[in-house]
Amino acid sequence: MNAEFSAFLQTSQQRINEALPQLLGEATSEYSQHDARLALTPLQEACLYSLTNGGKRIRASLVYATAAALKGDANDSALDHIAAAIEMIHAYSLVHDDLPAMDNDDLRRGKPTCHIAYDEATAILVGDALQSRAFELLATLPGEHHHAKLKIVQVLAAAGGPRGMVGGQAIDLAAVNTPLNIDALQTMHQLKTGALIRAAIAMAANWCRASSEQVTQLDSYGQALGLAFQVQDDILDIESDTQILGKTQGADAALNKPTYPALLGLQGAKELAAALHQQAIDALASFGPGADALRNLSHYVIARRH
Ligand code: GRG
Repeated sequence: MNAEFSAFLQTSQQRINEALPQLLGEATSEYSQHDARLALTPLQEACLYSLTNGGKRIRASLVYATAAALKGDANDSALDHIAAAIEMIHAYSLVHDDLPAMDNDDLRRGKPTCHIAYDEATAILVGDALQSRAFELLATLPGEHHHAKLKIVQVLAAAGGPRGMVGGQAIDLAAVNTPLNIDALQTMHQLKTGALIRAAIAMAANWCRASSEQVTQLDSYGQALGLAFQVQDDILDIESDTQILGKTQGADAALNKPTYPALLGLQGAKELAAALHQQAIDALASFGPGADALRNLSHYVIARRH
């Protein structure tokens, strides 16, 4: 990782890690003025636990990197709202995915999953609460750019819904013990994981008034990146270990889930990840050095160890 990108990633992570408790807390004014951890209800505490328990913040970083590629105002606080909204939807999906009725996992980001640290009912409510709060944040984005606000709400709703993440999760749950071919596997991941990654980019692009041509190019980048992310996730499920991953290693194999290494072999999956990275880079051909953070993020996604 080069020094410039390492600094970008660190700054983005710090920025969203500071914004998240604050933007979660502003929903309940009684604790926004105080230490965010004072006088929390159990639900608020569990929301905070699930949102601030680490995480690489790739989706938030994509928001900031897309704004940089489009020469948007880096200090615009609306970017923090957009980044927080996507991280809230992502955190909700992980909390629900870990539930016994879904993947039944007790470790996430190196810590007990929400339903283990609290209980199942609380974990369900945490997901519900984070989802509502995400849309509230988008509906109240600072600024007068009303058309973009509506578009951004629509982008996230579609990406998180039955034609996006939730639809992909349904295919995933139905696929346990079922052989999927490579096309079906790709469709599932494009929905389950890819849709939110694309949404992070599309929301920032709309906010920064990208041209329709730029939106299309950035979306091609997002599609390749989203798939590369998933291929690498499947590779890590085999190659990494539970401590580094922060979640149970081998969980896919244990559930007999279809994966890229299962279909293509480990080497084939690595070659696919590299090819998708190149596709992502090619999609940014008409962008200047302002898009370097996006380029480096793509490399980070296929080189990550957790
Ligand atoms: C429950 C509606 C519902 C959806 C769940 C995304 C998802 C759908 C489930 C997550 C299952 C999973 C582990 C998928 C692999 C890809 C993925 C989303 C990994 C976690 O994302 P990272 O690595 O996580 O960006 P951090 O912890 O860094 O934020």
